[in-house]
Amino acid sequence: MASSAAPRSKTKSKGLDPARADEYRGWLRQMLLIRHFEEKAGEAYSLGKIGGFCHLYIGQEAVAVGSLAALGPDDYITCSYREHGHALARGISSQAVMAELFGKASGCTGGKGGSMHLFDASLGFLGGHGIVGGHIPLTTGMAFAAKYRGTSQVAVCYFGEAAVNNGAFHEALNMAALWKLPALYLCENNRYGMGTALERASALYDISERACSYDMANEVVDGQDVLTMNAAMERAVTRARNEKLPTLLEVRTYRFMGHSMSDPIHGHYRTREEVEGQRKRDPIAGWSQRLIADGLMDEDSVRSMDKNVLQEVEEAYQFADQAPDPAPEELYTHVYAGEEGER
Ligand SMILES: Cc1ncc(C[n+]2csc(CCOP(=O)(O)OP(=O)(O)O)c2C)c(N)n1
Repeated sequence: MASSAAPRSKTKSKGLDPARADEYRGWLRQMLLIRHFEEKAGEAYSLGKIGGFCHLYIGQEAVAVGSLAALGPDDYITCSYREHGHALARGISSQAVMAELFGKASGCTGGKGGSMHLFDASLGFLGGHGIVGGHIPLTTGMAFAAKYRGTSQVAVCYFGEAAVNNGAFHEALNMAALWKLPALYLCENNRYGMGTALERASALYDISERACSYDMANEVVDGQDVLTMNAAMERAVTRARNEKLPTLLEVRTYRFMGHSMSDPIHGHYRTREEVEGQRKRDPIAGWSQRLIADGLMDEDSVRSMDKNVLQEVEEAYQFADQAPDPAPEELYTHVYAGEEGER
């Protein structure tokens, strides 16, 4: 069953729209940034520069990049703890994210949140949440707030497939459908919750079908194809913004690394062959080849973009390494909501 995870939606093989060339090249740059950022974060973790947990997003880059590209600047986003890529794609700087992983004062949450709690209210990026599924009802609340205030904002929640067996998931989706809220639930189905395969934990294999219980629009999306991801997200965002209706997107993807930095890549729950097979559908290689095939880039421009990204990541690392620790008195700030200097 696990090997037959072929998504229902597929990229149509028509040519890329040249009018969107800059945007398409931007997606490649963002995916390369996430990939190299995560590689560097892994290195920093092994050197003891990053403490606590650290969950890398390598392999899933097209999901964050393709989907976030369909949002507007005022929309709300919440994520699980595997959110470095979403934070970067939303526009939090690589320096602020890396410094946060290092627990430094220049981090996007002042060094107090760390890897699992990236946050930037000015970008509508409302966490980074460590409790599996805990942010799903919060996002329903954000969508309710948007509708209640009469804005055109949408609220998007990113979570893994292990979260759908959580009661909060069902309560939140039921309310969103009942109250017709502009919410979008994006399940990144990478097939494993830590070391447990989806089919060992879920009675229903097609997660998208859970939306039927709430008469909610739903779609299965190929998350390894950034263009397909973007198109599906645009459909869901339009539904939320214009019709005030929620959607559940089941996005099929794969993590190339272990669950967290403390876990092996293969473990006992999946084979080396499976991981190698999935790596053949690397979303970054696929997209760069597509850009080259359609004449929007060539090998040299891809190489030079890659070099430029590596330079940015190195600078982020140096910035984080040299940034100051939070001042001891910071222990007492941001403990309660509404304080002066609230982020
Ligand atoms: C409520 C709750 N139960 C258990 C955990 C421990 N835990 C951390 S990550 C994880 C697996 C989650 O997998 P999934 O939601 O599929 O996301 P992925 O790690 O694959 O991105 C679990 C069980 C937790 N953080 N919160």
